[in-house]
Amino acid sequence: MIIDKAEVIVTSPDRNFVTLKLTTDDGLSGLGDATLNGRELAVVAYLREHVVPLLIGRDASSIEDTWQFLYRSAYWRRGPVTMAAIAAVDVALWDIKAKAAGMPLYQLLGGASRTGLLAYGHASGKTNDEIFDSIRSHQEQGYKAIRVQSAVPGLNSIYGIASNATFEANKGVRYDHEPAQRGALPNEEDWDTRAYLRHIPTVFEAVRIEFGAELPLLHDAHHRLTPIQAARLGKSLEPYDLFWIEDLTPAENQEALRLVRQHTTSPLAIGEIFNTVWDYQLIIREQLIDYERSAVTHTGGITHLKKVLEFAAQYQIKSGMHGPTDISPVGMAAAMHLGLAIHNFGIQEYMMHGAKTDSVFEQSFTWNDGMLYAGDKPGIGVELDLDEAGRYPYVQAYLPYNRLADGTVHDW
Ligand code: EZ4
Ligand code: CO
Repeated sequence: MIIDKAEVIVTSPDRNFVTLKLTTDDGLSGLGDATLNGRELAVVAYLREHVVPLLIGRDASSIEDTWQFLYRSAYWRRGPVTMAAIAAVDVALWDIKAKAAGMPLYQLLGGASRTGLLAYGHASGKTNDEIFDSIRSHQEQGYKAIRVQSAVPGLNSIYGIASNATFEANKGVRYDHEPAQRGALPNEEDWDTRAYLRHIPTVFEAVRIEFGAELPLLHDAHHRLTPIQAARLGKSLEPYDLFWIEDLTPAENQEALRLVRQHTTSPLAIGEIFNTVWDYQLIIREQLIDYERSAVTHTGGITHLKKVLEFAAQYQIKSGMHGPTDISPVGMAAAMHLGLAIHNFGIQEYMMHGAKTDSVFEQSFTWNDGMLYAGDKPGIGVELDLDEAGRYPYVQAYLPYNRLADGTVHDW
């Protein structure tokens, strides 16, 4: 099993995706997701210029050795670009190995530890009534756990609020929140932490009154708070029994969570922008979080994330893998095989992709009654249609950013 072809495919059906396709001399192929939202072409160049030449002629069955070689030989370790590139190679090699074995990938990872994966979707709205409608529409699609994001009175636009509801056959009404907007410049949004801290508890109070105590609810603070503000939010949401609060403080400083943890019993999740075990070292050992948010796509693939999650398991921390639309169906499928195999699976984020994306990526995982099923096709179970992919050339796109009333750029 020698790698004799490595292609980096950029396609932009509903949004940009970067996919690595490796092919072996015995005709097997594997896919890996390398999509880094808003910085896609940096990973394309890293792969095309610096990694693809190293892969041709290598043994496709040596997954661990290839991972260590790419990580250590570069000298410049870690970082989102490097780790997304390594992840794509790693997942493509696992896909090939599982296809060669004639097994779905989760079997090679130890077999299934559960029947399916509980997933959560994203409800949002500018008013509580809009939020209720969005939650109901997610429940109609089967979702059994729901993230709730709300506009804040006095702020014009705020990240995570879907602006449009669309209808798609088989999917029903989708509240389509696409994290990155296409265009030459990022959208500018506004932010006021005091207004946010006042408003959010009133939203969760209203949602609990409307939907009752049972429905698992989540919330994402997008790294915008100081530790003491985060502590206050955690405390003020305790009466509404959240499944988790995500990304309370900026991700660089693991120690910030010590202070938050001293003040609140609201479960905490962090890690969608982390890329190695070193980003988690202190917060895992000190049990400062309850859920780990890393995606396979941004954390060095199956090989590295499995190790991180097994480390976390020793401290009763569960997975909550990142799954917005900027994780491609390839990245989502890889996450599902890993989530099915590990013991400490918690929940999977799942924003459905649009019809164009589904036409480029032929998927065998399924969605039924709030659960994701990886399926039993050999490999990860996703194939890419090169002709369809070619119909959607790359479009510049950026995540938005925000400024305070006086013009200061704020964390996000
Ligand atoms: O901001 O996917 O939990 N999900 C999120 C997402 C991320 C984007 C970044 O690319 O926070 O909306
Ligand atoms: Co998030």
